[in-house]
Amino acid sequence: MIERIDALRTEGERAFADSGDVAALESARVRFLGRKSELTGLLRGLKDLSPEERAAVGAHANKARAHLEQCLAEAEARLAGGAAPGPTRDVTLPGRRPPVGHRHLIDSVLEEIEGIFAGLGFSVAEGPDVESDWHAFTALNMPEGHPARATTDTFYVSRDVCLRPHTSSVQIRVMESQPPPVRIICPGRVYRNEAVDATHHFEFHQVEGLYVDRDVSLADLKGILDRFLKEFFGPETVIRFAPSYYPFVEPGASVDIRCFFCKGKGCGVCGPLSGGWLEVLGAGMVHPNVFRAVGYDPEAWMGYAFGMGVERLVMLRHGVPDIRMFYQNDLRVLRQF
Ligand code: 2NM
Repeated sequence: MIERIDALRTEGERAFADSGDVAALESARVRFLGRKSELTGLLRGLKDLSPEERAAVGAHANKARAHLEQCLAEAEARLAGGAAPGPTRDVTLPGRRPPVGHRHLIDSVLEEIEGIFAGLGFSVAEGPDVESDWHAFTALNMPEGHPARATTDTFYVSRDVCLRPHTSSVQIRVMESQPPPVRIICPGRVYRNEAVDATHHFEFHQVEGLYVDRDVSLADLKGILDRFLKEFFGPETVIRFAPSYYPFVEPGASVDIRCFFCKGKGCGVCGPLSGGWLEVLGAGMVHPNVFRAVGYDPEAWMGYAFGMGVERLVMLRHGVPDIRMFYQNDLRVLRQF
């Protein structure tokens, strides 16, 4: 009987291990561990044996049964894992798209402006955001104590170093480093200690332009700005010059475009007092003191210069009502452009 039990144990072990599917495993279970199986029959017949035999054979048969139950459990686990890979991953679904950003509106408009002026023969010059007192003011005909220094409300890093309040300082650097002719634009970030509201910010962007040559007139300036503004605001754009004061130019002018919204009748965009015009630029003929400061002979050279606030241009063209919207990183705003 002991031999028969060992044979059943070996056969059963193999039958469970060889079962390739759930049905084969079930029939092996019935055959080796079922109520009518040979092993169960053997255990049932133990009562007919002598007490000594019963103890020895019973222990052997129970061990064989426990072993086969273990083999059955292993086979069940194997089939459950293998037969059911489970549709946890559908490889035919489209992939998850990672969020892709894009340039900020101000940055893309800066590049657009650079492109327009590149077409008019201007190259791009850049300089430091942290600037010396000399490049930011003195060389621009604003000596110490000049009232215009106070009107810009500059952030100071030390007594004679500041965050540049305009990119004109870059133009001073270019003129100091090379002889005329000069035909450049200077795009970049500028800083002013402003009380922040819908149209003022302590940090914004400018593009300033400078052209120096032997024979430059206000008509050249007007022609270039007319071309630029027609490219930027559309071919219907009408411009006008009005006298204005900047310490680094003489004469100086503010440049307006006729309101593209109301065509000059006066409206909510251009305001009730503007007479239908929007100021978009400042400009003028470079002051002789600026040329002297950089070592250019004011009797030999002439030039025009202009400056614009990029945020203001973008607010007008795209109807952005509040300058703070450019800096709040609100995706509902940024995604529109
Ligand atoms: C403006 C308005 C008028 C300007 C002048 C110069 C320089 F360096 F040539 F003196 N750069 N930019 C200028 C002139 C800027 O911005 C409203």
